[in-house]
Amino acid sequence: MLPNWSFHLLALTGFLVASSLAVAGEPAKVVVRLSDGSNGRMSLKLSPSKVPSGPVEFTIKNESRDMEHEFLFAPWSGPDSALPYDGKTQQVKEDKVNGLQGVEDLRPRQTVAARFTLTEGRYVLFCNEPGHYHDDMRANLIVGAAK
Ligand SMILES: [Cu+2]
Repeated sequence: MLPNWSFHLLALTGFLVASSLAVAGEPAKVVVRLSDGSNGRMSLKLSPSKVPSGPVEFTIKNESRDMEHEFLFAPWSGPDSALPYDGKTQQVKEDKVNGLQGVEDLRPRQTVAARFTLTEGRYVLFCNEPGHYHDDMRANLIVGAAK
């Protein structure tokens, strides 16, 4: 019979292999919640709001009972409220935002998983249904060592 310590050593080796694989191959995971809010304010909340660069898997939940929302993002170093905006349509001018990606038009109560590869930097995330960006459906995501 093996002495007790060798069992512990084997278990430890297995753990180290599993965790180094996780670093190399597993995407970072971010949960995004799109909400109308009970107080009438809309929100886009994410957790965590800081990830390493590389593949990121977003789980995007439209928590609304009756409204479509969407999840768009782009690299953006300015204030998250300062994206180019069209006051008439009440939407961010998507053609003026470089590197825009995301998932459009999530139905009420719909959850979507989507994977993107992100390089280091500061990103703005927002919903571009008319009026929603100015109604606080925006947030920042920090990737890598960016501030
Ligand atoms: Cu929205």
